[in-house]
Order: sequence, then C-alpha cells, then structure tokens
Amino acid sequence: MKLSFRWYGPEDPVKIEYIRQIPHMHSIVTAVYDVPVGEVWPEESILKLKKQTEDAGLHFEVIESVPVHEDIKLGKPTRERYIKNYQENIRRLGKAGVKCICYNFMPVFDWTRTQLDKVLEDGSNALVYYREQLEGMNPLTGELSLPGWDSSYTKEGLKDLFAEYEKITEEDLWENLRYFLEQVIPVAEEMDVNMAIHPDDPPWPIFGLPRIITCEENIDRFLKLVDKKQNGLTLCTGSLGCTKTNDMVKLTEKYAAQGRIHFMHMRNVKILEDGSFEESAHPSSCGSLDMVAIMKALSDHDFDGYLRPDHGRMIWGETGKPGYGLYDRALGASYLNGVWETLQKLKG
Ligand SMILES: [Mn+2]
Repeated sequence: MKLSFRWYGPEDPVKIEYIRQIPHMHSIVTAVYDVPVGEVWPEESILKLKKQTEDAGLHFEVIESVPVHEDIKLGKPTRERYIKNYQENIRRLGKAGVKCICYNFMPVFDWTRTQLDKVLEDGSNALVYYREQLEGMNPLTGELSLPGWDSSYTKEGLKDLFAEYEKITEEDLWENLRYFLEQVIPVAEEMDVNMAIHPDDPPWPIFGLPRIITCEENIDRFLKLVDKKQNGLTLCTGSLGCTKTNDMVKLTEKYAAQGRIHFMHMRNVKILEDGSFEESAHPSSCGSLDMVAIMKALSDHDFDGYLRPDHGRMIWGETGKPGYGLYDRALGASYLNGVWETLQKLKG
C-alpha cells in the first residue's frame, strides 16, 4: 500500500511540507489545473509539479484527474481531437514517471452533495447528501455550484449540454466509454500507466443525467470493455458505499483479487434511513462502512497500489476547500496507517 494525499498545487492552503510530515506518506495526488478540459497539458507544467513534489520528498506518480471532455461522453464527431489530446496527456505523464491516472465518466457534474458545511453533533462540519435538499435543487438556474463541478459553464452552456444529454441513453454512454477506452488503453499499456476510473458519486442518476459506474454488475461490464490490467479502478469506498446495495468489503476483495484496483479512496459515510448520507470521520465506528474489513481485503491480496484518505470533515476551526482540509484527512491517514500496520503484523 502506498499512502498518498491529494494536493491542489501551490494555491492549496494545505502546504505540501505539512503533507510530508504525515507518517508513511509516499505520494502526492495532483493535476495541472490551469488548462481547459480536453486540452493537452504543457510539459513544463507537468515537470514543475513533479519537481515541487519531489523537492518536498514525495513521489509524483498519481494524477487525479485528467478530465474527460463532454464531447467524448456524448460521442460527438469532435471527440476525435479530444481523444488524441487525452492520448498525448497519457504519453506526457507516463514520460514524467506517472504510474496511475484517475478519471471519471460522469456526465456534466462530478461529485454531488447538497450541503458542504453541515454541522455535526461534535461541532465539526462535513459534506452531506440529503435527498430532500436535492429535490429542491435545479442546476439550470445557474445559481448552483459545488467545488467538484466545472464552474466554467455559463447558464446557457449548461442548458445546451443538458439538451444534448437528453438524447443519450445509458447504452449510448456505455458505447462512448468503450470507444474512448479502446483508444486510450493501448497508449496506457505502451507507457506503463494504469488508468483508474472513479465510480459515480453518488452511484445513481442525478438531475436526469445517466450514470453507469455504479454497482458490481456495471463494474464487471466496465472491466470487460477492454480486458487489460491497465483498464482498472479507483475504488472509492464513500462513493460506491453510500448505498447499502453495494457491499464494499466484497467488491474490494473481488477486484483486488483480479489485480484491477490501482487506487483506493478511503472514506466512511453514514447512510441514513431515507438513503441520504453524511460523510463521517474515517474509523468504522463513525459511519456505515467496515473500514478494517476493506483494508483486510486489500492486505490479503498484498495490495501495492496507491491509497489515499478521501474527504475529511472540517475540524479544529480549519477552513478551506470543503472535504480537503489537512487535519481530518491527516487523522484519516493515521488511522489507515494503524489498521494497515496491524494487519501486516498479524500476517507475520
Ligand atoms: Mn473518491
């Protein structure tokens, strides 16, 4: 297991020097943020990030994310150019020593929550998804924005995009994903880079937009689209695991055995009666997921991919990017280190 931590570059209020001080920290998870979605990342920007990471004593091996342009998801003729750019990004990143690229295939919106600062009983605050709140949200008013979303859309642009997706069925989305993978996985293979799709978060359709990386059956289908090791997973426990229909221990066990998990996102969530959920602290007792059993499934299969604490709460008065403060994620890292060390010692 290689412990890693997301860092948003020099603009991130969490300093890379602080990340290094978390015990057993191996890698930084980052991206080039100043290039529009779909374009090629300048080599100088990639190498600058690599240098900043290595100067801080950490490895530059995981990118999250290289975003997939909407034209690729929509299967438009213009996708050819964006797929070529994507291939070039894989080549450039591979050349710079990157081993794993996380991405997702969610139409329009990345992860969705209904509130970013829900105050919990202990006075900390966290990201939550309340079904009732979602029903009152309309993305087309132009008033909504979440840190996980691309804020470059205008109100009109978003309306047009929604209209385009009205013609896209789930089967179309599968077909467009297959088309994309058939062209990028061979490049990943050549560059020795593992592609790791992030599951849809949450794993059900939002605002009428289709979502397909949602459950065991669909992940099986995804892995068979291009049946190569380089076509793998970012297994995000908090994304897939926010519905009780996904058994995260079983899924981790299954895909770790197949060698298809390249990146783990460890996050705990508390599932509520009506299917809403709250992000919680990492330990099993704080949420609905058995984090130890998930780590044991990884340990049993000698998992040597990357693993990072995912979203944390805001604690100790910290402010900053929701989900991405230092303190609670560092506590999460420490907890995961402890669980891992215990499992390794018990294995003997
Ligand atoms: Mn995640």
